[in-house]
Amino acid sequence: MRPTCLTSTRKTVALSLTKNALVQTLLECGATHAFTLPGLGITWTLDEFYEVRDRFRVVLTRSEQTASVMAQVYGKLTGRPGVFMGQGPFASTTGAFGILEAQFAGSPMVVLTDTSCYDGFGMYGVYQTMTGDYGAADVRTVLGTMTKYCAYATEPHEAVYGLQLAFKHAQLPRMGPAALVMKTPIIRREMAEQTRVKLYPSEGYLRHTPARPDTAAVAELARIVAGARCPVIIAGQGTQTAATRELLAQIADSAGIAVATSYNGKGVVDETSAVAVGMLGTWGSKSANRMLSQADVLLVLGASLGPDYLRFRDDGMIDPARQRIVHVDVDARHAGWVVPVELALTGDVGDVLRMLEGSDLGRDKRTARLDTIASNNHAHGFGVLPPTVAAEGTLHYADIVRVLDRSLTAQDMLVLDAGNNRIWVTSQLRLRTPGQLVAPGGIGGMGWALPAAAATRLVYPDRHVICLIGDGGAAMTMSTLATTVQEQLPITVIVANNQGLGMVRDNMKGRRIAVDFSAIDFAAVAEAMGCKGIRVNRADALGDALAAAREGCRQGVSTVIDVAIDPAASHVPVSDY
Ligand SMILES: Cc1ncc(C[n+]2csc(CCOP(=O)(O)OP(=O)(O)O)c2C)c(N)n1
Ligand SMILES: [Mg+2]
Repeated sequence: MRPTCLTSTRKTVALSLTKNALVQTLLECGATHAFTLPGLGITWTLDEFYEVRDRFRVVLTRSEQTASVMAQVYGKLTGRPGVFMGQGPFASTTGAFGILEAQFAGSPMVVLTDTSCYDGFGMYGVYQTMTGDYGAADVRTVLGTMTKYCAYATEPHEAVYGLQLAFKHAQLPRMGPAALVMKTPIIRREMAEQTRVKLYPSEGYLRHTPARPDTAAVAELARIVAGARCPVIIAGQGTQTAATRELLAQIADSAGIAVATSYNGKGVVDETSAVAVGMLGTWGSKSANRMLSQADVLLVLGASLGPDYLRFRDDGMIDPARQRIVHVDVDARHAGWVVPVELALTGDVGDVLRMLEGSDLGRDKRTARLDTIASNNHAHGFGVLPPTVAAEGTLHYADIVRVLDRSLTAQDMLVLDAGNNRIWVTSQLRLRTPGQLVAPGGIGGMGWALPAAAATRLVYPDRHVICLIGDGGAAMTMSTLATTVQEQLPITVIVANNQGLGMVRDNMKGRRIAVDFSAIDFAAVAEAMGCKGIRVNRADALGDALAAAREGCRQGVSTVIDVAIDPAASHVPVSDY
């Protein structure tokens, strides 16, 4: 059936200027939020949003970095493109942070930006110009390296069509960032009636029926797993939707299949459940790494098998000569990308798991398989913190892990940053609530967690959002605290303050240079921005501080807990396997 609206052209009368049409197109594409720090072309567009402010929220941040990360995380958590708007030179540089994260982590995102040039002066070397002309930089080239689609509009109608296609590309698998770059002067130009190139409403461009997994291949997968003595699932980013997480837990439990995760898959199942063995990799759990060495079948679900979490293809963990490897991925190119596989199955992991429901995956071996998992986890101390000490008046990272372990509720969201503070949590904290972790799994940039936490609160307004970040990361994006006040997105921030780049410092041994910071009182900074600040320098005070912060969030106030971490506390002892 062909809806009549698709056959009609747009009413150009109502869409008098390009900027007006842009806002209408955003609404047509289902966008309800945009994140920005405006400039030139975006400034010219901005007042159009005034008319639709009851339906569309424009979140004003303090930098393009914050805006781009908020848009990326909005996309990551909702599955709908987060819209990031910024002026060419800044959207493509400072704002590249969130775009790159979206590209690497597969988060749907739409970038709206401009060449930042004035009428007819693109070739004259005017400052800020990004047209690619002599004397100018090229915003298209920059964005082209980090987006899956980048449209360039030099005519008003191209801006509308380019935006429609950006939404299309961003949300098709594998999802990611798509951009519309506009030649700036068109933004204020009139939408002329197009006689040859017609514009159509957006919905017809956005329709999508996903390709379904091949039935015979799914049956083959079931046969391989059913015959396995010790099957292990490697769960990655592709398993991280609510429905898939639930199915995965059910199927793994019913057949006694161990679940190891990549970093992006961390916490996809309850990590205290009988099938969980933890996160893989040098910075992961020995229990997960060692479980792989016992596996006769590996069922890889939405994970790339990246060398970073397989100890650079350590034969002891993964070996196609020893193991039967079945790989499911929504992108056909990713199954059998890093390691050759016996069966490559194209499809959404959720669809494959749904088709597997009711299959016998070797249920008769369930008890024996669970016993193997339990003895593996016991032998390698899964969930047992290594002994640590901290100097008087300071805490160790392990103390933060202990308090999170005690206090995280099923309604809490935990957002991580980069550095030693993150490694302690990803390797040592067993998450009980699937889906509660929000971590930078793309470029893993320091400073990501603060804007990520603000966006998490926006998506989950009823949850307590806890952000753990180092003092290095916090200094990079602390202006986000002001955004949480202004936009009423209260969060709790734990700053692991070890006065330096802990993770880099650990690598310096005796020749220590360029890793130590002057002190920052983050609690005082927080107060100055309208938040609450708490200083903690004793392990037994952290639990109370977190409880007070939780209460603060309930009352609409962000809290920063500045935790004095012993500068001598280093990263987790690297898993020796
Ligand atoms: C933006 C950015 N720059 C550099 C790095 C490389 N890097 C990874 S961890 C780290 C140190 C982090 O220091 P801090 O945030 O204080 O955390 P800590 O390790 O001290 O807990 C650095 C420099 C990065 N991940 N992101
Ligand atoms: Mg630090």
